[in-house]
Amino acid sequence: MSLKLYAMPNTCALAPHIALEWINKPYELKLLKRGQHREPEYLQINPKGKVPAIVLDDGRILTEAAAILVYLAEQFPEANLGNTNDPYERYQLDELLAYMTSEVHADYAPHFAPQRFIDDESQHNALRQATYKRLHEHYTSLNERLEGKKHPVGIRRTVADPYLYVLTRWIDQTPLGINNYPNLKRFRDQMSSDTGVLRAVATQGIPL
Ligand SMILES: N[C@@H](CCC(=O)N[C@@H](CS)C(=O)NCC(=O)O)C(=O)O
Repeated sequence: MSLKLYAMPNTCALAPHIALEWINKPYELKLLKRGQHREPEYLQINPKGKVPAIVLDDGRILTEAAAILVYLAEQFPEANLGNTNDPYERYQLDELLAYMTSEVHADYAPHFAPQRFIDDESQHNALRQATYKRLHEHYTSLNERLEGKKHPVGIRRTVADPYLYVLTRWIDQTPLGINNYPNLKRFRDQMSSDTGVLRAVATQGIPL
């Protein structure tokens, strides 16, 4: 049995999808349509009703994008996606994955689903504007991190790259604009010409 990744187009599940392309071993992709993630069949896979989830070779399941990315880096060391030969860089990778999931991704929640925070629709725009301020701070810091560097951790690609790529794509859905973060733009352009990224994006049927 091969790994089976559950994803929805243009979500954070694109990150493990790209990592699987880079690993270049057979895997199965279950691309859910929006809404299917809340149906009983998928809730048996991930009761949280979120993507990504991955079914492992032995049938066990892992959820949470960061955990799945670390799993892939560790299970496929030959793909060199974990910076395992420098322990400090390995911890920096954990640090960045934690930051991107718990801070940046989390601050997208008021943008994607303001109704989860405030019932009153008339306040949704104010909530979104507040979260764009926070996202601007995150993108400023991520942009600085990439100054003079091709990759966010160390000198070669890791599983942090596809996660950062997803976050640079989501900027387009906000008023912030990728051009305001030149290093992030350069990074995104670089990822956009990668064959694994191109394959994953084409499979998900989303624009570059
Ligand atoms: N903490 C989870 C968050 C996953 C998450 O929020 N996934 C989004 C897509 S990026 C989702 O499935 N949203 C559907 C929903 O909330 O209804 C992780 O990092 O994997």
